Amino acid sequence: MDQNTIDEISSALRDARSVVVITGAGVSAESEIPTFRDAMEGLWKSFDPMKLATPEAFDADPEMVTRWYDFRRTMCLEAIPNPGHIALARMQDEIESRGGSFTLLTQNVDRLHQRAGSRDVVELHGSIMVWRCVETGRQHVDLPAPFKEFPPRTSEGTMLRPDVVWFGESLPEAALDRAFEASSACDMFFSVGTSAVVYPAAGFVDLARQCGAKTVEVNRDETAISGGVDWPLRGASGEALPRLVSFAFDQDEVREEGSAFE
Ligand code: BV8
Repeated sequence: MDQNTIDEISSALRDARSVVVITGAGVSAESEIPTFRDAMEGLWKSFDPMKLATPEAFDADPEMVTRWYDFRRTMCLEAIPNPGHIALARMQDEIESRGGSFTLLTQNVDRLHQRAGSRDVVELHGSIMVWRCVETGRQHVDLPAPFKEFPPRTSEGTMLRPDVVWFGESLPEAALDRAFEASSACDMFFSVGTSAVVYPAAGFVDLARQCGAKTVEVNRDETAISGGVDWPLRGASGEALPRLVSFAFDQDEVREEGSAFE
C-alpha cells in the first residue's frame, strides 16, 4: 500500500468538512462474509446471485430463495465487524466531532456497520435482518435464526420475504434522496470494497466528482471506477481504512506530544 497515497488522502481527510463513504461486499469480506460475486461458496456454488436476487426467482421458487437468504442471514449474524468497519465508525466520530458532516452509504445488507458503531447508515439495498410480509409490507425484525419453515410465514400464514432490494426493484426513496443529497454536497467521497457495477449505487462517485469532491477508491482489485478517482488505493479495507484514519486523526495527538518535546 503506497505510503505517499496514504499521506495525501489522510491530509485531505483531516481537512474535509463533508465526507461520504459508499461500501460494498468487500468491506465485509474480512468478516468472513463472501462477497456478492463469490457468495456462492459451498452449498450455493451452482447458483447465480444475479438470478437469485430477483423478484422473479422468489415468485418461481420462494422456498429456494428464502433458504438462500436465511443461509446468508445466519452467516451475517455469526460474523463480527472487522477493523475496516470499526475505522469507518471512528471516521464518522472524528469528522462529526469537528463539526463536519459524514454520510455512510452501504450496499451491504449485513448490518455490520451498525454493529461496529456507525450511526445513521443509509442502507441502499435494504437489510437481510428485516423480512416483510409480501401482502401488507409490514416489517418483521424479531425472527428465529434459522427459520423453521421455508418460505417463512406470518402468524396469519402469509409469506415473508427479505427486505432487500432485488435486481429490477427500485431503491428506497428516502435512501436515494439522502445519497443524492450527500454525494452532491461533499468535499470527499470514498468508494470502499465494491466492484462498482450495480446502479444507481455505482453512480454516486461520479456525481460527487462532478460536484467538485475529491474521490478515493479503497479496493483489493482494479474496478470500473479505478481510472476515474483522484486516489486509487489498492489494498484490503481492513488494513487501509485503519491506517488512513490513524494518519488523519492521530497526527493531532502526535503533534501535541511532539510540541511537548520541542
Ligand atoms: C434499479 C441486495 C430502477 C440483495 C443487490 C435492467 C432491468 C432492471 C434494472 C437494470 C437493468 N440493467 C441495469 C439495471 C440496473 C441494475 C444493475 O445495476 N444491474 C447491473 C448488474 C448492470 N440495478 C438494479 O436493478 C437496481 N434497481 O435500477 O431500480 C429500475 C427498476 C426497474 C427497472 C429498471 C430500473 C437494484 C440493484 C440492487 C440489487 N441488490 N443486493 C442481496 O444482497 O441479495 S446488489 C449486490 O451486488 C450488492 O448489494 C451490490 O450492490 C452489488 C455488487 O456487489 P458489491 O458489493 O460490489 O460486491 P462484489 O462482490 O461485486 O464486489 C466486491 C468488491 O470488493 C470487489 O471489487 C473486490 O475486489 C473487493 N474486495 C474483496 N475483498 C476486499 C475487497 N476490497 C477491499 N478489501 C477487501 N478485503
